[in-house]
Formats: sequence, structure tokens, C-alpha cells
Amino acid sequence: MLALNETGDVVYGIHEWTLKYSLCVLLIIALLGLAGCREPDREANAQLAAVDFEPSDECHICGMVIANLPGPKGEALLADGRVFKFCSTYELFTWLLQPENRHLGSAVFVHDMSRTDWNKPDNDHLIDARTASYVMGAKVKSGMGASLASFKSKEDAKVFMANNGGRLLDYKQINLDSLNGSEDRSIISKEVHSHH
Ligand code: CU1
Repeated sequence: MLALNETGDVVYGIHEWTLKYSLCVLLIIALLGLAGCREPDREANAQLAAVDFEPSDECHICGMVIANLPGPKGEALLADGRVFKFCSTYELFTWLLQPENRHLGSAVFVHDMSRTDWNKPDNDHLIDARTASYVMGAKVKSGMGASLASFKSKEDAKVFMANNGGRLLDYKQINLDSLNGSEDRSIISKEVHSHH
């Protein structure tokens, strides 16, 4: 409903304004609704994004500067927003598998070592730890504990294993027994500790 005022300008009738206002309100409600829907997702752990490792980050367990150590790293994100970072996948799992922490990790990330430099794993290659494949006890230098190399693809894990030894595990097969059962643990731990 358009009309001309005395000076000849087009003015909107009240109905146009009401309609536009109503559309705006509807749009805002729709956007709020979408935002509201995302919240339960986050808590249910679907869509948390990996958090970058920073050069000064220290390991939640051993306190060492994570960037100074070779091999894949791990991090656990909690529903309440806390982020725990670890100097090695081994220490991530050691923490994750403690009875009191078992249900805390809302999202867990590790490096895909087929895509990044072993000595300086890159933030761009953090992957969901729960669907990753692992090679335990390979003959490579890692952060604290046994080397537990993580890969997005099982095929890449097998190639790595063929070159470096170790045995293939998936996420669910990693438990405190498999962590403690690695023959290489004592050797590699000594090697890392001797740098102190
Ligand atoms: Cu550590």
C-alpha cells in the first residue's frame, strides 16, 4: 500500500511497515532457534573443533613444553570448555583411561602422522582420536611414554608399521593393559628422561 504525501514523496502505508517488522522479528527468532539447537550438539560432543597447540603449551601430565617433543600429541576437550593438552598420545590415553577421567573427554584429538612431520606435528592435521588407527611401540622417538603413532587411515598406519614396527590398535583396543604392555616403553622413557 503506497501513497504520496503532500511533497510528492512515496510513503509506506502502515501495513508495509508492519509486514517488514514482523519478518524481521521472525528472522531473529529463527536465528535464535538455530543457535539454541547447536548447544546440545556441543554437549553431546558432535561438533567440537580441535584447539591449536601453541608454542608455549605445557603437557597436562608431565609439564614439559609440548612443542619441544617429537611425535603425535593429544588433547581432550571437555563439555565445560576446558582443554587438556598432552605431550604424547601415550599420555593422553594414560589420562583418558583413568576411572575418574573416563567420561570427561567430550572430544579427543590426535595428529594424523601420515600428513605431518614426525618431529613437528602441525595443528592442521589434528583428527578425531576415536576413529583413528594407532601403531603402538614403533621404533621412533616420541614424547613421554611409548610411541603410539596415530593415523586417520588404517592403510597409512599399516604402511608406517611396515617401516617402523609396532602393532596396530584401534581406539577401543587402547586400554591401560595395552599401554603398559609395550616392550619399548622403558627404553623410550629412559631416552626422553635422559634429556632432563
Ligand atoms: Cu607429558
